[in-house]
Amino acid sequence: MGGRLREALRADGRVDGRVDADQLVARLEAIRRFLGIVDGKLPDTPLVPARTLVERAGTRLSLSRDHTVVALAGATGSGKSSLFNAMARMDLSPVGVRRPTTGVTHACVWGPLDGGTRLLDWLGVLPRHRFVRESLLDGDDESTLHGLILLDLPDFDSVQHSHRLEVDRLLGLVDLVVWVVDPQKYADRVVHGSYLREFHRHRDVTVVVLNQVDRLPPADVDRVVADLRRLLDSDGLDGVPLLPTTITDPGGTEGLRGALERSVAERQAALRRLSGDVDAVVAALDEMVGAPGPALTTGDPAVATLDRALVAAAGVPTVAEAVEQAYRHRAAATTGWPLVRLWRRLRPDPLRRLHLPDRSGDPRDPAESLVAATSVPEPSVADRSALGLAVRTVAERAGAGLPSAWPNAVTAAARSRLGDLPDALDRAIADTDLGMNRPRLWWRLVGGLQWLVTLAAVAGLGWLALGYALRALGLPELRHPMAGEVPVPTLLLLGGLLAGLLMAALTRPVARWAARRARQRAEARLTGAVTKVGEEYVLTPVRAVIAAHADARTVLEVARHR
Ligand SMILES: Nc1nc2c(ncn2[C@@H]2O[C@H](COP(=O)(O)OP(=O)(O)OP(=O)(O)O)[C@@H](O)[C@H]2O)c(=O)[nH]1
Ligand SMILES: [Mg+2]
Repeated sequence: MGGRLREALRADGRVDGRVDADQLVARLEAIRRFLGIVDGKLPDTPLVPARTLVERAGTRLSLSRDHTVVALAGATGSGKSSLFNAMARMDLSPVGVRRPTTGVTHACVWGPLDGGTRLLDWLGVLPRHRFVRESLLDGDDESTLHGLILLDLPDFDSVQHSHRLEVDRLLGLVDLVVWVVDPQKYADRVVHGSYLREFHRHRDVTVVVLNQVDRLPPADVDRVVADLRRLLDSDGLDGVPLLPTTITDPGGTEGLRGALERSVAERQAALRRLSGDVDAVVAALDEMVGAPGPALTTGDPAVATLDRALVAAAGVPTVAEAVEQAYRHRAAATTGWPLVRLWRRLRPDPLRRLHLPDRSGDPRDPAESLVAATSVPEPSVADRSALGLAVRTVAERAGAGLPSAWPNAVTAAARSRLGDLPDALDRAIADTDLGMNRPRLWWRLVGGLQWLVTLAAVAGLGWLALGYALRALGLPELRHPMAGEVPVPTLLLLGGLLAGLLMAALTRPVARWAARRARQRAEARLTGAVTKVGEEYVLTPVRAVIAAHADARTVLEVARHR
């Protein structure tokens, strides 16, 4: 073997920055928090890789950080088992001419088995295919590989489906992968398209071996290596160590052994592997989260539309109208002419007709508050669909610009309590102090005056009637006192009647004006109460999703930080 080839066989990998274990744990914790935040808000399927990683990384880190699990992977016949045996310096894994030869993963552990057993259990390597390379046999020759667990995998392009499943499973678990290619098949599309390209985020834990270089004319080795390097670059694996090997020469696997020794000495492969996995997961989650969402302020036109729709659906105009009518009704019943009052009182009160509590605003029986309390008419179909539309618009506004499943999550949140909304609105209406629980002072005053002038008129009438009666019976006449030209009883009767009429005429416009003001006040209070319901039942759940999105972005920032 020429000097150049020997040099190439010792070719070094690159030296990368170390992965800090605490930093890695913090990143994984951030992903765990991310999953907690989006739980129930985003669909599960796209989150599976993240969940799997958190679980797998937790297990791997808890098992043994002193071991480095390295897999030899490649097409059938590339020489995985031969290299495995060469590394172990023993024939542990059968090498054969029948293809494929290796059907079950073989493992060789360097150094004491201790923590390695649980790791091998977790990797699923059967006990009868586990070998231990005790250093006692070799003195200290093998001590540089202590902590290495080398796996000889079946062929990944196998005709046997089970081989492929086994390879895929283990490639997801190991710390470092040595891809073994041979001069005949190094450009194979399967290895590049299905595997190497997928590993571009794991460049730090990937080594490529061009085995069987003894089969190439020495002059061609450099050309083939350069060609393979070009292919690897286009796979996104630029910079990965590329080592030519051969088992026919005792020094032909030195380069690979050196790479493994360095990896074992660093104890970084497991952390780097997981760090690459975190990168991949973060990139996928990043796409799911996107840019910051728009803030949904109270002044937003969509919120204003929602409030208007809630006001209509809750029947606020109906209740406000009833307040105005009730004010006029009650004012008339207190201030009107006594006879008119009686007639008024016989007619139903517009507020009570809606079963609005007589003394709105008083503390109500909590049990009563649980059920729909009023007889405010059900919202019309138009009001109901306007409300549905307004809720949708708010959700669309809040979810605008958010990627993936977030808009759906916002819509679901906006609609999540829609079923409880009618009762809540009704309760809000019933609990609102409409300002109608006490008669106004001025009504009483005017009412008292009305009584007074009526009494005067009745007294005058009685007096006059007495005068007539005495005269009719021939008894001594009653001499009415005079006020100027007019007898006092007549003055009392006519004056009383006239004053009553006048007062009624003057009171009516005042009552009408005051009724309008009472309506406006009630309307304002009802609108406030209904808006609060909208805030609680629609906007709060929407804001919770938006807040979750913002939180998810924040923790993802932590997870991104390497
Ligand atoms: N000339 C030469 N032959 C090799 C070299 N490495 C392996 N071989 C031969 O190639 C054939 C296949 O080797 P294996 O080690 O069984 O290959 P494998 O990758 O384990 O194959 P599977 O187990 O089927 O996936 C055997 O006949 C080996 O002797 C090498 O470096 N040079
Ligand atoms: Mg094999």
